[in-house]
Amino acid sequence: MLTIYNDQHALHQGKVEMFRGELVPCFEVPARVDHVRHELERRGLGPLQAPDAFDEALLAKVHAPRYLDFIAHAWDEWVALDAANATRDALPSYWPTRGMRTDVLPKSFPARLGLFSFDAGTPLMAGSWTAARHGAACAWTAAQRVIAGGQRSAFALTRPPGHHAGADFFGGYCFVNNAAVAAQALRDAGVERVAVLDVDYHHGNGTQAIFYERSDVHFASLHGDPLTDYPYYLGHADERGAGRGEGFNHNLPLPRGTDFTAWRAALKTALDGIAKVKAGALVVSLGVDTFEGDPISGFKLKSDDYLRMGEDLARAGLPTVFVFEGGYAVAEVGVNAVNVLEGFAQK
Ligand code: OKP
Ligand code: ZN
Repeated sequence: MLTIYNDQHALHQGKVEMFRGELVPCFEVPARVDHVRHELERRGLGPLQAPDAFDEALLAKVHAPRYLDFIAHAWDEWVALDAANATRDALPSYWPTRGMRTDVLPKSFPARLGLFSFDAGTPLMAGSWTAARHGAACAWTAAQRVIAGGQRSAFALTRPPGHHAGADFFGGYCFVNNAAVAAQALRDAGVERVAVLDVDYHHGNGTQAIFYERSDVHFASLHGDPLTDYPYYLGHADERGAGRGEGFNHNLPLPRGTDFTAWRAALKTALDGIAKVKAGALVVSLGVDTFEGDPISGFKLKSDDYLRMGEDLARAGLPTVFVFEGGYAVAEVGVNAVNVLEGFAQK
């Protein structure tokens, strides 16, 4: 499978995230992508290609201009607060809640850091924006290869992940919504309706929110029930889209402990929905944190199950862009992600 990869991802390397009252080492580490790359090479499933030059104005098709302005300069503002901050990751401490103003942009940097985020688990550092932009370039390039390049599929191998990033917020380790960039690129290339299928353990709240009122991008997601699992405040089955987007959002929350038999039945339901809306291309938010050994998730998929997942995805018969998302059992993340791609390619 053609893989679009860049090494700038390693510029984003968080030190700590807030977890249960203490700062713990980040789960989302550069080695995740290295394992996937090595596994692709080991199986001869190349080639790896660098992303094309990417017009960053395209980011404004899925993100709000004031968010992009903020995030592009956030690191410099963090250091300007206190020179000693140069050795510390930026993490928010304050957020607006119900009844407070989000339309007025505060002058205070910590206030804006909270305004444009939703958790304290997403450290931002000097290289975060560069890494995130190159990730978006990978997703955009993968979409170009599938449309203009005549490929049946392509894989954007990138980090940090993207599916929790909304039009104007970061969180869940995500800054730029790579899957949304890919979906928008497919739309711009003339695909009338694109489906985004999110198989990461965590609900893709950012992707859902970006496309919630649009009928040209259908969003479907299989994930840990938000009653018990991150991101908690979105991802329920009754979220079906709004306005013109009504009927084009499909959530399949599943209980902790779900194994592949039950997961696969839900996948069939999601794929039936995608067939029903007559999508012309598919973007897969490919997280492999559904793995039984994942340290922050609760499903029970085994490594071989990912081959079957790839086969099932191939049966949808659509041009497909895979975008890498989560998966934190670092030693197994390469085998699991590449099993999906190999299962897909062999069907
Ligand atoms: C990103 B992706 C872990 C608590 C959860 C946020 C998880 C973000 C997952 N200590 N923190 O969907 O894989
Ligand atoms: Zn996840």
